[in-house]
Amino acid sequence: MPTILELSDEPKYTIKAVSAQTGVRPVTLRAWERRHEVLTPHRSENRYRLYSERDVAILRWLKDRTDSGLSISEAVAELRQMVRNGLWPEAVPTAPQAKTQATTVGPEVYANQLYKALIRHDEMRAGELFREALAGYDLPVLFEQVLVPCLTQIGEAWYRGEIRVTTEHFASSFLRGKLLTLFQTYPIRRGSAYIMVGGAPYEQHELGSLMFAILLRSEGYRVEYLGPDIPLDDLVDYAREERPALIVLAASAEESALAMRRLQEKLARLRPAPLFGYGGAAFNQRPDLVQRVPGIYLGATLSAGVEKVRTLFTAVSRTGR
Ligand code: B12
Repeated sequence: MPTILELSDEPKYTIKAVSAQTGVRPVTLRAWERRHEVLTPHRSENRYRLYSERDVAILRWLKDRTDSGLSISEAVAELRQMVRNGLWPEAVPTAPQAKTQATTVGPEVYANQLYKALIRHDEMRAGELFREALAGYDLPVLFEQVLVPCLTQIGEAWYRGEIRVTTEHFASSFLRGKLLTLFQTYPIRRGSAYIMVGGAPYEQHELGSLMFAILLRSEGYRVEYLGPDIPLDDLVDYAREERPALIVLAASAEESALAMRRLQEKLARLRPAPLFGYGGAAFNQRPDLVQRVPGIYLGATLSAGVEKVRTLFTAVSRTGR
């Protein structure tokens, strides 16, 4: 998905056409322009407003934000902040709301095609497939039924010696880039529950925790993604200063899982003490590890983890913790 900045700023659409494309009524559009100076459309020779593709994308983005509960002033402030930071958002539907499964092709077809494009190092085709799958599926489906199976195929091909390590690195770097961009596309919601997400010590696999961070951010939580292989004592110090409500770490190997054994105890000494949740492939392969790592086991899948976080915060708000 291109960023909004990459779209053409050539004036071509009338207000009526823009209203049809964005779902923003002309009267609202004029009010947004007047009060919030969101756009300054060009004027045609006969003084009609003319909007560009970039203007349409900005309006769609703002509409998307207001539909998800922000006021128009908050949405405009957020856009300005992103632009100031040089981070133009991608054109909607990149930050997706509930999606209808518009595509007729099943997610397994995307998983397979993406795998083939990645092992050919065909970045352009992989980009197209990622974009299409993102536009066609909800995030949990994209992650669990397209990306995870694609990565599993890559891991198996690497294990059988059919693809190079270089190819596996290319594929995971490509997906990491796409996922980070997607993560940054969602707004940082200062007022909601603050969650830190990262990888357990020694853990180099980061795509699972990154996908989890995106899912939580898309749910409206304030999420900070910390990356892989987090040193725990430093994390505890940071949590003392920043006071998150929840810390989530992921582990795919036993060594990383067991390295988290003392974390809950260390966090319990902080005031207020953050909750500690964890998940990842290590616990799927060795369920006995759950008994050995104190904290809240979030479940075997990304979706189960998100559901668990939801219930945790419902319980927290009920008990006033
Ligand atoms: C990409 C990759 C790498 C990249 C990672 C790059 C990056 N930036 O992330 C690099 C090159 C660094 C790497 C390194 C290694 N890798 Co590797 N890697 C993979 C690969 C291909 C994809 C991993 C991935 O991201 N999967 C996507 C995640 C999301 O899938 P998942 O874990 O199955 O997720 C499900 C659940 O676990 C759960 N979940 C996942 N995370 C979370 C988080 C939370 C909070 C919750 C609730 C749930 C949850 O939800 C998902 C289902 O919904 C896998 C193949 C595979 N089968 O996964 C091998 C794989 C995991 N790697 C493997 C190995 C052996 C290694 C190395 C030891 C290789 C080596 N000799 O150096 C090192 C380990 C380094 C370390 N200390 O961590 C093996 C692990 C075997 C095993 N069972 O232990 C695999 C399975 C490959 C294989 N077929 O043998 N790897």
